Amino acid sequence: MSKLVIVDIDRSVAVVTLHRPDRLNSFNAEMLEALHGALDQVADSGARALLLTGSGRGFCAGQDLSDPNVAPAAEMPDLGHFIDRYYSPLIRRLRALEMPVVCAVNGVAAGAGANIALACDIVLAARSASFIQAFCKIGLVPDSGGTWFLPRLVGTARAAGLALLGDKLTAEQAERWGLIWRCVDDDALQRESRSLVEHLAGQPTRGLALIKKALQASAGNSLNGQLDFERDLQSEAGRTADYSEGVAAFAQKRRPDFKGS
Ligand code: T3D
Repeated sequence: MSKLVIVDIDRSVAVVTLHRPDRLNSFNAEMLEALHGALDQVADSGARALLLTGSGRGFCAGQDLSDPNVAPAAEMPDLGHFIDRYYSPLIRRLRALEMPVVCAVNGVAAGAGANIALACDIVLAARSASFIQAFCKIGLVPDSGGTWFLPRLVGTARAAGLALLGDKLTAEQAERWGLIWRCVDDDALQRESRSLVEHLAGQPTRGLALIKKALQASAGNSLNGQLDFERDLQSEAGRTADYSEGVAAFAQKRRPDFKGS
């Protein structure tokens, strides 16, 4: 088993840590395989919320540019194959995971590393962290959903500036622009993200998974389409045990005991 991604599952809370700190957690093929394996493990574990973070001073510097699979050589690699095999499925999986995914960006998030963070449901970042769409500096195009997430999160003008200039965006500015949920002091990041993910894991997580689905679908739907989709999801949510428990707890003026079912 690879040591490049650490998985820690404690009952309903899963923590996945990118662990290649001497390379700012940049991805080689082994680490990408390991991250996919980690998400399999989380999905099968009964965990109800996931925290994704990084070891050391960076969150993730994207693709390891020295990886022989992608490094330019006499015979130029087709990077599209690598994207198809690893990065795009990774983003699809994070989005489809039926639990809230919190990302704690502990340091620089560059290239695919930035966009993997943006694919998570709630992003907290340490004040010293930053986001860099580094692709343009090496002649590449933002991948891992960057060109989809950026305009939706910050608008087209800011998306174009970030993607075409590749400038560093501080965590504070990312919060002000609505790119992330919140920026917190460095020494509070692990505590706050842990407490957030524990809170989420105790909530009606079946319902939270449906909320996640609804929010994601809205980008491709008309208002009419979205109203219909909300109705269908509400039918499903209304049949969960957590809905019965939530209403009973409200009536009895007690704390609900949600099971995620
Ligand atoms: O290729 C494909 O499959 C297509 C997919 C592409 C997806 C992508 O993610 S493309 C974008 C790849 N990422 C980058 O271009 C970012 C490259 N890194 C940087 O620009 C800088 O390292 C940072 C701005 C992220 C951080 O700068 P700084 O000054 O804090 O740290 P540093 O000194 O540059 O990095 C520390 C070490 O990590 C250093 O190694 P050394 O000198 O101590 O031996 C550096 O080379 C290494 N490192 C950082 N990023 C990468 C890396 N090594 C390989 N690949 C990296 N991406």
